[in-house]
Amino acid sequence: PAAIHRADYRPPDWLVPAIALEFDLDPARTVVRARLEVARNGEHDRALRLDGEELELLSLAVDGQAVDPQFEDGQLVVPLTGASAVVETEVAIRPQVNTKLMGLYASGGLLCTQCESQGFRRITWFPDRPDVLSRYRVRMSADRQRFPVLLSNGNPVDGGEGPDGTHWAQWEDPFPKPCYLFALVAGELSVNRDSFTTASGREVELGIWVREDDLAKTGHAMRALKDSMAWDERTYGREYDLDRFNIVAVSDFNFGAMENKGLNIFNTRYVLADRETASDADFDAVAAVVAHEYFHNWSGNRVTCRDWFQLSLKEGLTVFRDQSFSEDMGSQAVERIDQVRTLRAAQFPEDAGPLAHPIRPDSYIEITNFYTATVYNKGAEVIRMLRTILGPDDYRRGTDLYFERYDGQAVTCEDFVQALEDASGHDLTQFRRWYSQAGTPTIRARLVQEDGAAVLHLTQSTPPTPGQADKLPMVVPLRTALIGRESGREVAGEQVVLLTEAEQTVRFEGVTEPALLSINRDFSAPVIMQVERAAGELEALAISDTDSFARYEAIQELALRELLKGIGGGEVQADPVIAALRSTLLSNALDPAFKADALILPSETMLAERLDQSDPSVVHRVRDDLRAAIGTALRSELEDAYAASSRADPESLTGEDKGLRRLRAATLGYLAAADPERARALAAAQFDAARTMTERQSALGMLAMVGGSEAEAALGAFYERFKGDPLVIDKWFGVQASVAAEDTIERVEALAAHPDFTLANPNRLRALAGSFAATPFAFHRADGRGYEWLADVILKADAINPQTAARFVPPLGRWRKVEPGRAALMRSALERILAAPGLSKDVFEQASKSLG
Ligand code: B3K
Ligand code: ZN
Repeated sequence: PAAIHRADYRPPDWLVPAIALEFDLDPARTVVRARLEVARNGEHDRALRLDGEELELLSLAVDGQAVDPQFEDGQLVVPLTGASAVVETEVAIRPQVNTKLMGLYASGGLLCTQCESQGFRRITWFPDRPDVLSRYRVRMSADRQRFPVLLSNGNPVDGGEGPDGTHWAQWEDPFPKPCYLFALVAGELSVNRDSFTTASGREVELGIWVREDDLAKTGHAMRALKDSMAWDERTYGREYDLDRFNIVAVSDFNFGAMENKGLNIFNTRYVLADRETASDADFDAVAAVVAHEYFHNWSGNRVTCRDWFQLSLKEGLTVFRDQSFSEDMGSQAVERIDQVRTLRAAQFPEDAGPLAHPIRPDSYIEITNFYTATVYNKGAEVIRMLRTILGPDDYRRGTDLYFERYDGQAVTCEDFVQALEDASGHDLTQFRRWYSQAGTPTIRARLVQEDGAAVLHLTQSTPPTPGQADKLPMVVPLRTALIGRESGREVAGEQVVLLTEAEQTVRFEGVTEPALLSINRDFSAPVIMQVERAAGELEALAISDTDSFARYEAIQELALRELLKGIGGGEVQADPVIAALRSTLLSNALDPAFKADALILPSETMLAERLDQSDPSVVHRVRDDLRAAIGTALRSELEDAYAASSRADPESLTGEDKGLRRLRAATLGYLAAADPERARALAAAQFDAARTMTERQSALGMLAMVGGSEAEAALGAFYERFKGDPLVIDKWFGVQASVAAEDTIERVEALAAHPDFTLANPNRLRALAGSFAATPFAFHRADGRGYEWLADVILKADAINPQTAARFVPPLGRWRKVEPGRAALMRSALERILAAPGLSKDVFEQASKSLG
């Protein structure tokens, strides 16, 4: 398969200002009639070319005259003479057998669509690219019994009864949109209705559509939706623009959710939540995804992408917007720590591996592979840096200009940066490198004090990544403060140090007291910091840094330093880590969620990332030993914190109560590391008495980890209680696949044969294969059985759903970071995948690039 290059972009030859669609909906065979009003774009004599995939063409007409179809490279080629024409097609498609879950497909009795990135071509012949914007009129007809609800984008304008027990509905969307935002849903659905009045007084009817049994689980999503609508008015001045906003939940979905104009379609996982079945993390994820999709109405829909290389234009910006929303609704520090943890777990490894790409990629084989942590999460960090550099007011002026200037258009990342530049007067020339250079910069910092001043010496370098051997210096905004070693006060208040050169020094005048360097506060830049520190500095920062994130970071650094030493064969000094955690646990000033975060040591993945090569079992052992030492030394503090955390109110989702439950899980983890028997008793009791899914799930995870008859009993009880609830059964699979043990693969193989397991449901597949591959000690079993199992799953899943199958390839691509014995086994699993006949483009791209 050939790569597509960003540099080859050409504007479309033909535009489609309007399209009318008619669907005769039937899961077995749906007929789609499309009427495209096409207009020649510019001076040329090229034919109209339409994309299509798995379509049975029934008829084609131009300006009312039947035409014989011509095909070229899978496209339908329609020669046209005038400046405009009406092109009509009729096709048949088969939703029932659409296992790729792209285009129109069936899920649990519903019919629904997914078009981003290139699913619309599986519905009808169309120029399937985001820079062709059309007004949509959609008429759907279907059996009234089976499909009583018929939804599409925009507003309903008409409907009625048809022949043979059918009914129909017509919807119109007044806003021109790219076809990837088209959606329809048909089926038996119940609705949670509410309304929202916008700042300018528009009354919007809100609906969350689910299976009747799930209706009681939609309250949290509805609250989040209304909060998001109000937040976007307050924070970005963005108001909703249609009379209706609908969300539909479906169980078979390739990712989290989709921002179709006025008709968001969600994975049930990010809509449904109640105390019985959803953990605090699930509640938070529901709110964040609801907000994310809602925010796309402006950042993505009103202003969309010119081509798919610009994906971060909408995704980076929208992730940043949903992160800011979560920070405003909850605890800023705790949210930020979570964001950084995700970035380090998912994006840093990507940036350091064979699949590294800039947030605006230069080429792809299959665009679906580029919905990555780099485009999304690093993309969001880039927007955050822009806000830091411009300051909040200029940033807001910039986004206002961006939305105003480009409303209704398909634009580029460059256009966004230009709007910020124009509105603020800042020169962002060098900053643009964040869009073109891949790889995580490493910043080295050293503070020298002399003659009443402190001098900060900084250097930066970015490692080579595939296709980019040499890197230029980046613009790195580092929030920096100096903290008096004795006084604990800021002797130099926080300022943004803008590192732009390969080497740079910054002077802080009038600093006489010995000072501690607090740098990259609030994680102001997505970089790896390596600070040269004197003995005792991290220990001091861990208790005195005035920035919560930096304080967290000091504890992490302290642990990281010792763990890396241990992995390298040196002796681990547990005492400084223990002391920092003790004072954190005992502090009256810190909230429980922060304490819980501080307790979690750098992950095995993060440790492996910091080394050129490592043995996963050594990494695991060293980390586990430190956990055991901490658990033993802090036993009474941990027991106290564990006991005190039981006061969390099960009905409440405040930061305090969620924090207490998080602290409960973290302390239980340490007690288990020190004394598995004690933990088994505590976890069994916690499991039996659990009043929330948070407590139940963490107890179950702990029991599964320590094993024994209590574990089997709890797993059995959990299964029996929730066997009718697929989202909870996903947890049951996930918990067992996440046990960090060498024999987890055996359990995973058995679970893959469980009657509830299916490769066809992406949530279930992620619960088993995704959880397993994200558990390094289990996945990297020395005999390679984990790799072989994953390769088998990828190949089987590829025949069903390539997009989802390809998501499991990157863990095998980390072989360069793993000791040679396992690395060879990982490579041979990748080679076996590549040798398989009939491989999809999706898996081919990931596997071939991973072998490098
Ligand atoms: N825009 C969708 C993702 C579509 C993924 C297509 N492979 C969800 C989101 O980011 O909001
Ligand atoms: Zn998005």
